[in-house]
Amino acid sequence: MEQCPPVLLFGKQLEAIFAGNPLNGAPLRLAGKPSVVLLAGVNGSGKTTTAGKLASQFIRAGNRVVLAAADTYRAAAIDQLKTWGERCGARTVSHGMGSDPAAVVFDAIRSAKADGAELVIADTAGRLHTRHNLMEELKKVARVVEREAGPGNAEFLLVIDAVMGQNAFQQAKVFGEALPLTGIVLTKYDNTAKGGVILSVVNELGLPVRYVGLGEKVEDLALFHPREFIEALLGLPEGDLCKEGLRS
Ligand SMILES: Nc1nc2c(ncn2[C@@H]2O[C@H](COP(=O)(O)OP(=O)(O)OP(=O)(O)O)[C@@H](O)[C@H]2O)c(=O)[nH]1
Ligand SMILES: [Mg+2]
Repeated sequence: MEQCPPVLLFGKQLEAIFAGNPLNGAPLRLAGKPSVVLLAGVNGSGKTTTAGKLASQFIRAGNRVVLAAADTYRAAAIDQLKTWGERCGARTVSHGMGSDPAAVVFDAIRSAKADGAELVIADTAGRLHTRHNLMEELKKVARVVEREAGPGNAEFLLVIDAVMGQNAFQQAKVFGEALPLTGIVLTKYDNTAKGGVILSVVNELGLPVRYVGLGEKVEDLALFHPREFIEALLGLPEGDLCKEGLRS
């Protein structure tokens, strides 16, 4: 048997970190009718784009999806989500600019229930995790989601830009204190083969990575693959980590 090179050994240790949580690379659970997913994160991380991409994936799989325009800070944000909805066949529930995001989410869930839709995807305004009042607002939205969706029927995803570096850890920590996070979406992964900060998010905060954003187009969202991620991170040729017969 061949001796395992140190880099492969390290890679296998990293793989074990991801293997500890079966939600790594797991798609959204469609438990309730509707199930609700709320997307949160700092400004420009890719929340609205991810909402559109997820809506498209779930519609193509035969589900009815309602988008909730809970980013009420900018009129353009509501229009951006509506455009995604029109493109992929999802209805968008919106109120006016400046309205209460929790009320938008409430209406979207009620309306999805009335229609028998399978999934509500709520987009939220970008916010710095250091802004206390904005984090309090997010907590209020989350309470409405949990109450209206019912136990176990909601997902709270933190959208993290892969290019962000170490700051992403602090974001995950603070957003995780405000929301019952069920996972991470690692966006803009097409811009970097790294995103290594995710390792500490997964290892120290116990948050699974569910999806990766691979570009700006509707089809550019994939389930997260721990092995491919580690191979890219360590600069290993694809498939190296699955070689059998290596002795550690
Ligand atoms: N290359 C690349 N670009 C992305 C990806 N996801 C989003 N973007 C781009 O990033 C920019 C910001 O995306 P948005 O979806 O508007 O981000 P947001 O988090 O909703 O932004 P705010 O609402 O302003 O906080 C846009 O130009 C997107 O096209 C991705 O996976 N890869
Ligand atoms: Mg947005």
